[in-house]
Amino acid sequence: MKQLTLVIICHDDQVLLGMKKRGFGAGRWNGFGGKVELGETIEEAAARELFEESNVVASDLLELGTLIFKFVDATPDLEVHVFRVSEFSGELQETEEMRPQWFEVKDIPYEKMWADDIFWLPLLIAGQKFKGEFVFDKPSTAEYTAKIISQKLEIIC
Ligand code: UAN
Repeated sequence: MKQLTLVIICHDDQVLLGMKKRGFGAGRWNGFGGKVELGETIEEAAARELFEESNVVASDLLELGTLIFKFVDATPDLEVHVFRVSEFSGELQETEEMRPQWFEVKDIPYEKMWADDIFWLPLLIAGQKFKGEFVFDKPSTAEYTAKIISQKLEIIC
């Protein structure tokens, strides 16, 4: 299965999201991440993708979740490793891939995010470990019309 990373920075009741400007998931607010390359660990990939997409260096990557995404069309299944970061260095920058923006936790724009995010992001913000599987009716569209047709999500103690 294709392995991906996803990093959310949580700092002082705010979360850092990025508006994906191109590629899979374009038009949605999302964490920072991408494919795990051959020869790197999942954590190395998470740090690299965060830096490439935001210019930020994570100081405390913590893997809290694993999510499997399936689509009813031919889109390959995805295994996404989800990390929380609280401390970082570097100057936040817009990149070709992402336009970063801080959101108060109460103002997270779930309606402009993948439909699964509203279920697991509160767990991540609370520091809980989780694993889940979501099946979508189709892959990404900028109009946020991809719907979940089945889901499993559990907190891991
Ligand atoms: O939050 C996400 N949900 C996400 N982040 C990156 N990718 C590829 C994502 N996919 C989903 N749901 C399919």
